[in-house]
Amino acid sequence: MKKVIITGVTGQDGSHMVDYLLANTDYYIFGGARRLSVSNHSNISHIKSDRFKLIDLDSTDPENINSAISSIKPDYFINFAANSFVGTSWELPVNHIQTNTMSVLYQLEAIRKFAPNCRYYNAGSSEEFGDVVSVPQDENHPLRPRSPYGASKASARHIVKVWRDSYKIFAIQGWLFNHEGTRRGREFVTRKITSGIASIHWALKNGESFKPIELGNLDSKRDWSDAEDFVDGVWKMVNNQEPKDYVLSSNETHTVREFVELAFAAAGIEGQWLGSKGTTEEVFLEKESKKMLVKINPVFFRPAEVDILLGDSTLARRELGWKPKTSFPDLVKKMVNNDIALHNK
Ligand code: F7E
Repeated sequence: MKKVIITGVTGQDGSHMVDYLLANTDYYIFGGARRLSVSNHSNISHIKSDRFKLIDLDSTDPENINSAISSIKPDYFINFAANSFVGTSWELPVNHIQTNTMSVLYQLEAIRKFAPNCRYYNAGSSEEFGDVVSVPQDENHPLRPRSPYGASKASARHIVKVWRDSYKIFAIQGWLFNHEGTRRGREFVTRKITSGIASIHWALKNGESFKPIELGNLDSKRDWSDAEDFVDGVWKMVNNQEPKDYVLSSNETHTVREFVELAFAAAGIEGQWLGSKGTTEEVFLEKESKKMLVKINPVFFRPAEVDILLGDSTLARRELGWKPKTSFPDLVKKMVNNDIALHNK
């Protein structure tokens, strides 16, 4: 039976990848997670399969990586362990390079020595494109990161390429545009909005007071997809005939402002913008009561912003036969409904 190591298994992508592989293969899965004194296993607590084993894995510890790869000798190694929050990467730059870049080097060195036939996937990001020079962005767009996070992923990409070229390892790194869902961390803008709306929904229903959602740049544009669609794309990429890096994206871009409007509408709350667009004075008010639903807090603006991301995943669709299933409005509805149901518990 083939063996797969997935790192970052308690996170959004890692946990969806486990579900996907349990449903679509008969492979044995080793889910790597860092040991924390407070458990954060909510994304994997539903997994009951005897084909899944949770292992202690800290990607920043080369000894630990060596011992996992030399003893398991995996057929696949899928690296979803990362510090993935762009917003804090200016405060934790060394941590981002250690977790997102150095770990890739440790993993590839261990694969070269102990499991040279293992297929390796590292999670790359549209943040590597940064201050973009063309729209949309495909595999030929230059790497122009704007944050320590983007730089960490771009550096990892060079490492993956060099190890692939030098040692003939099947090592790849996709460019994944934003991908969201019900397991998304609450610091990311989509989940921050949908979980905030859930609190507002229940407060309005129960006649209680509530705090508005505080956001930063409403005008930044992102290409948002469903994370469940992306794990399918990653699995197709890592099983491709040749080791090749692909873009995964919805090929649509929307502003944070549009996400806010659609998400409130999905919760049945009618709102309207007031105040000058693009200033810190702008607010989103409930149409009838004029209660404040969203306000701007400059704390959430970044030192350098990626203004627009719009992917072109034509190549993955043509060569891998991959296609996303969930539309943007359906993704927003799914996240809002999930958070409303969770808040009621
Ligand atoms: O920000 C703006 C913010 O933190 C999206 C990660 O998965 O995708 C993700 O990175 C946009 C930015 O994601 C708030 O300035 C406004 O323009 O949800 P985000 P991200 O930075 O795009 C890429 C592909 C990855 O690889 C990353 O790992 O929304 N924004 N107001 C805000 N963002 C946050 N977080 N909070 C706000 O209040």
